[in-house]
Formats: sequence, structure tokens, C-alpha cells
Amino acid sequence: MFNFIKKTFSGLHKTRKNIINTFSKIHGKKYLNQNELDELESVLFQSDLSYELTMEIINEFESKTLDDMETWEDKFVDLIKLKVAKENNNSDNAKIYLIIGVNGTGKTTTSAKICNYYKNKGFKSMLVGADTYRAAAVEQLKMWSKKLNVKFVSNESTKDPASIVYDAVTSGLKDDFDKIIIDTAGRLHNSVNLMQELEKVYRVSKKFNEKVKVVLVIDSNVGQNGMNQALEFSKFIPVDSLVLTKMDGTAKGGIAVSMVDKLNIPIDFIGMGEGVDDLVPFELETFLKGLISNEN
Ligand SMILES: Nc1nc2c(ncn2[C@@H]2O[C@H](COP(=O)(O)OP(=O)(O)O)[C@@H](O)[C@H]2O)c(=O)[nH]1
Ligand SMILES: [Mg+2]
Repeated sequence: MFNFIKKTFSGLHKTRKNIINTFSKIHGKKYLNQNELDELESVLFQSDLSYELTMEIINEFESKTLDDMETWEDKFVDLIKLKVAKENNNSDNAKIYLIIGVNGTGKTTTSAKICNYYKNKGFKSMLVGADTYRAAAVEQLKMWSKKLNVKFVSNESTKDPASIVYDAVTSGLKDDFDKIIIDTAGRLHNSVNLMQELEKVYRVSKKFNEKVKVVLVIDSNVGQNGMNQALEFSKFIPVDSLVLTKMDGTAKGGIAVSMVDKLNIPIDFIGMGEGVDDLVPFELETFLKGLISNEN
């Protein structure tokens, strides 16, 4: 667990840079003047914390005098926790994982990371290449499977991802796999054919009477736009959880907090790099502390 906390803190370096700087300036002050409030408002907003959440914090800080024992950092964490607190039941009970999202968000990498995560937890895990649009994507996933030493199923002779999913899940269940992780092609919600194809893949995966988890992968660099991706994909199939990738390379990490606040879909993991171990279970309090803490 300690390792995950460390990763959360260091992976957020771009988002936290200005925030930490601002919090360190106000550290020890009993109340904040207008300039300090303005600066805080600006850095929180730039990190893609929503306007609404930013204003709530600023309003609260504006009317607040700190006691000797309190810090602005603690106040920040407490306020957001109070406002957005939700149960995150990141449970391990699904068997079939559909990894979906728009192009380039990190679906293939995240499929490998999730497979590795469950394998390390002792689950018998396998990967399925169902991106029938890019041979390179199947090859990429196959390479991950070799590296992780897990079973890999795909079928280059068909362009129908639903048929790959059907065969792969059938064989995976027969061999008693606990986790069948399916990588799919990138698609935009406004592409009707591709969204119908996704619905079909979903329907097929539901036929087995096993718990299916639909995981939407979102590149955190897109900030508030990620919220739209979640809403749009949800119109076609029920999205069960989110993975926010590339947290390590963005200054907009505050989007995770807005998402917890606004969406009824939990964030299960955040991606913190290109390596297979760079996947961290999302935990709101740790994340918030990672944004404002000077430790690393
Ligand atoms: N820095 C960083 N890069 C990532 C992360 N996740 C994926 N990538 C990179 O993003 C690029 C696209 O990833 P890929 O998994 O192929 O995306 P896909 O098109 O959605 O399948 C690759 O170069 C990955 O190594 C992450 O969490 N952090
Ligand atoms: Mg891919």
C-alpha cells in the first residue's frame, strides 16, 4: 500500500507543482487576504478542479480563521471529502472486463496493467485482443501477454470483435480463468457503426452469466472533456468504472476530483506511467493529499 501512496504523490508532480507552491505560501497564516484567495482560486481551477468545487473552497476559506492546530491543507482535504464523499466499492468480483474508450487513451496498456494487477493478487488472468482495426494493437497486447506470462487469445482472421469475445470467453471459462481482460478498438461516441459494434460486444459478453465490468479509459490530459466521454459512452452501454491514464504527464489531474463529484461512476484506477506497474488504485483522500502535500 505504501508503494501506491508514493506513486500517487510522485505521479501527480505536474498537477501539484503550482498547487503546492501556493499552499506553502499560505501555510501558517490564520486568514487569507484577497490576493492569496485569488491565487488559490486560479491554481485550483487550472488543475481542472471544477469551477463549482473551486468556488466552494474559496468561499469557505474566505470566511475562515484557522485555529492554531489547523492547516489549510487539512481544511482542503476535509472540505472536498465532505462534499464529494462516495463509497468506492472497487470490488474484485467481475470475471469479464471490457476495456473501452476513444483512440489513444491507453486502453491496450491499461488492459495489460489490469491483468498484471489481478495476476499479482493471485487471480488466474488472461488477455483478449479484440481491436480488429489495428493489427499493431493486437501485436502490442500479445507482447504484453508474453512479458506477463499470461494466456492471450485473439483471431486475426475475423474483423468481428464480438466473435473474438465469444470464442475467447468460452475458452477462458472452460479453463477456469478468474479474470478475462478484453482490449477493444478505440471509438468515438458519434460513430454510429462503431458504437453499435460495441453494444454487440457487450451483449455477447453478457451471455455467459458471469459478472461483466465495463471499464472506460480516459486520458486525463483532456480534462473536463473526459466527463463528456463518460456521459456519452454511458448512453450506449453501462460504464461501471473509470481509469484515468497519463496522470504523470498532465497538469489537469484535478479532473479526477470533479469526476468523483459529478459522475455516478467510480474511478477504480489511475495510470501513472507506461510501465505495467504504473497503475494505482484510486483513493480520494490519498489523491487529495498527493495534490497538496510537500512530501514525495
Ligand atoms: N505517461 C503515460 N503514458 C501512458 C499511460 N497509459 C498509456 N500510455 C501511453 O499512451 C500511448 C497509447 O497507449 P495505448 O495503450 O496504445 O492506447 P490505446 O490506443 O487506447 O490502446 C502509449 O504510448 C502508452 O505507452 C500512462 O498512464 N502514462
Ligand atoms: Mg489499443
